[in-house]
Amino acid sequence: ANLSLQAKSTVKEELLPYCPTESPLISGPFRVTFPSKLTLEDVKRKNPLVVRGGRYRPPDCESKHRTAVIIPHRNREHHLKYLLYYLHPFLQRQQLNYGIYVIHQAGNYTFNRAKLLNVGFKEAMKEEEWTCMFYHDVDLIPEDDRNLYTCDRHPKHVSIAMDKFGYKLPYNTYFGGVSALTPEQYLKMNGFPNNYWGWGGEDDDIAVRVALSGMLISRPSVQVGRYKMIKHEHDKGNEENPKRFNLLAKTRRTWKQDGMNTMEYRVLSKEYMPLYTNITVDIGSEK
Ligand code: UDH
Repeated sequence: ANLSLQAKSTVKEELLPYCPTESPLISGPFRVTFPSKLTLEDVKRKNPLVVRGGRYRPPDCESKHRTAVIIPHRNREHHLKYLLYYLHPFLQRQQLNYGIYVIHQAGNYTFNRAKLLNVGFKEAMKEEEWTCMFYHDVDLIPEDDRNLYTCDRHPKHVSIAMDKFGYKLPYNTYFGGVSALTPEQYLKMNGFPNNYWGWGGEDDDIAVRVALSGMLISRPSVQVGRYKMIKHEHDKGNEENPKRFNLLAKTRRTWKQDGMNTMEYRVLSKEYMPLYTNITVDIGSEK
């Protein structure tokens, strides 16, 4: 009986053709607004094919892409709601096999975005062989369907045209906001730094690591890499990091000793929510 069951499920998968190289469901730019009465329940209702933990695969074709979206988070539930509202349908229009992971920093100690991203990589890869990771700030909403959430031959900086910077790069090596790396690219640069506590610098460190490990930065076009940022002030617990310039000056000497290979953390809980997987983590504090 077991055998025939297995045979059946294989047959079912074989029947699904690969999705087309270009999804027929994507169009171009779309308008981003923030409806004040929106609830997570609404978002759930609008995305009936999203399953436990915020997972999705196209119902009628086999996607060649397995993309995990990793969101560093603390105390921004309001932003998360809008991001999920836009991201789920956006990713579905691209016919991706995807999952959304929210990496929630426990406690009140100074925020550490890059370390949370490291945790996200490690925890997401335990669950599935993702082919591409999107490291995604919670307050950035893509504005164009042609902004494909797939990886390139080189690490990709994606949020290159944000409204708050006048829809252009603030400076040439900017790597903040949203970026996309394959697991191979990520491992080659030893992941991200663990020692940037507080606001700023970690994204520049990541850009330096890309270069030091011999890779280039790829980018979408400015027409396509457009994002609207949900307006907010500096968070409590994420004050400007005064050490960031000193740290950055040392990246060349430290990147192999600090990153993916040295990160220490403790997962406090993992919850499979309807629209995302929530991983609450104790990442410690500055030594
Ligand atoms: N984040 C949180 N909680 C925090 C801090 C940061 O979830 O308390 C995450 C979140 O995903 C956020 C990302 O880390 O999108 C980056 O942090 P940020 O949004 O504070 O950084 P950004 O440079 O904003 O986008 C800086 C504050 C701008 C103040 C402008 C005042 N006019």
